[in-house]
Amino acid sequence: MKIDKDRIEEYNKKNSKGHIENLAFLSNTLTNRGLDVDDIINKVADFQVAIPSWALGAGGTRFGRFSYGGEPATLEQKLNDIGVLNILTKSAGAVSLHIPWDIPKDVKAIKELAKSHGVSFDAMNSNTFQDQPNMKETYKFGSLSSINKASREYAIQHNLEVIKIGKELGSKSLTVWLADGANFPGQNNFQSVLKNTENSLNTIYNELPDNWRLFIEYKPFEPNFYSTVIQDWGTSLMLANSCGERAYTLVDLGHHLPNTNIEQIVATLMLKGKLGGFHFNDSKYGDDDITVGSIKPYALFLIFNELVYGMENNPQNPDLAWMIDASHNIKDPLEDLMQSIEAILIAYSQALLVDQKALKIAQQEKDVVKCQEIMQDAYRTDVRPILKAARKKSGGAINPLQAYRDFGVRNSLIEERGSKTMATGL
Ligand code: LRH
Ligand code: MN
Repeated sequence: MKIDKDRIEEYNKKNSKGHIENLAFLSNTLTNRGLDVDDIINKVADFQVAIPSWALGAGGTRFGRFSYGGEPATLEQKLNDIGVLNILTKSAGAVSLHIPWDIPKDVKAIKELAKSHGVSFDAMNSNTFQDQPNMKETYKFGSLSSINKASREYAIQHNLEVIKIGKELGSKSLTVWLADGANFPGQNNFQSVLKNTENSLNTIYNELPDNWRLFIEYKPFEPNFYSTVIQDWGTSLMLANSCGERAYTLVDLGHHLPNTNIEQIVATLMLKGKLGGFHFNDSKYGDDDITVGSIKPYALFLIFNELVYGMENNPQNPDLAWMIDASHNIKDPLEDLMQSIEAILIAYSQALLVDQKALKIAQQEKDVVKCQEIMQDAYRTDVRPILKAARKKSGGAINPLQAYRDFGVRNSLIEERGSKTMATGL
């Protein structure tokens, strides 16, 4: 399924009704607020989100999975689908692979194909939460934390194998998420499983190529429902510090207990220069992995407000890895991902509108009402004309989702691949 640039240009001409007027109105409003609209449009155009290789098919739960038709059955087809996202949005310029779900058979061919779609390889993800066929050891009772030395060794070797594959592809980071934990009190000795995890992570870190980073992802529960070894940001930060300066904490938005103040965690990690990146999604209850901004868009805005502040004031924190981590149980995976990209760019744009100087003064004057007004002024601004302008500037579709539908992409994929194909992943 190839969409060429000219077709998009043609499509934009016919489908940009009102865009010019809306952009002019917004530009005028923002200029009156002393903001540089072109600078904001450029920042939005430069913002690239990595697409998870495990979320290009229909996801499911233990209660079932409904195939979506035209799903990518190979890594090549997955890269072609990310190519469709990237040519329409111009914001999906990277992929995050999960091993062994997406082991490249022909590394050279995969690199060329990704390059042809303008897609680079972001963080690699190891998988020590599922036993693989004819595996000698088991991860049933843990992997890097396991009291069984052979299981720990096996999990460490797997992570080193993932780094090796990533090096060949040009990736520069490894994300480690551990399902390790316990389902019942007394099942684990908390201290020994944490010590094992720390030692295992240090072993992996010491094998990390010099220009690589290690992201340690935390999660409070699931698949273990009594305790998880790396349960929260504090544990992840402690482990990252014990590894070294190129180890960081990765924040998956769905990995927090209800009502956790995630934006405060983000501010804390950026101040300490230990925030590595994100897995963007949204949730109402648990790790629901649903469309970004579909449940708590204001919380996402508040998180981006801390990110924008941190990117301006925390040079000690490296550039962040922006990744989506979602599962599509009922929506077309590509439409769902385009909606997530849109929500991320909207929250980022709104955060760029926050008058940080006025906010600082209002905070110093303890004018609480003014502080909130400054925040909500930005949040209540319809920034969508900025996203459209950024996409138009980058040669993308002004309305990617509408273009995707009008081009009949899903039908073409079903014709090409059939309605029963199944993508590896969650
Ligand atoms: C765990 C997680 C992790 C991935 C997996 C696919 O919930 O967020 O990032 O390895 O999803
Ligand atoms: Mn995740």
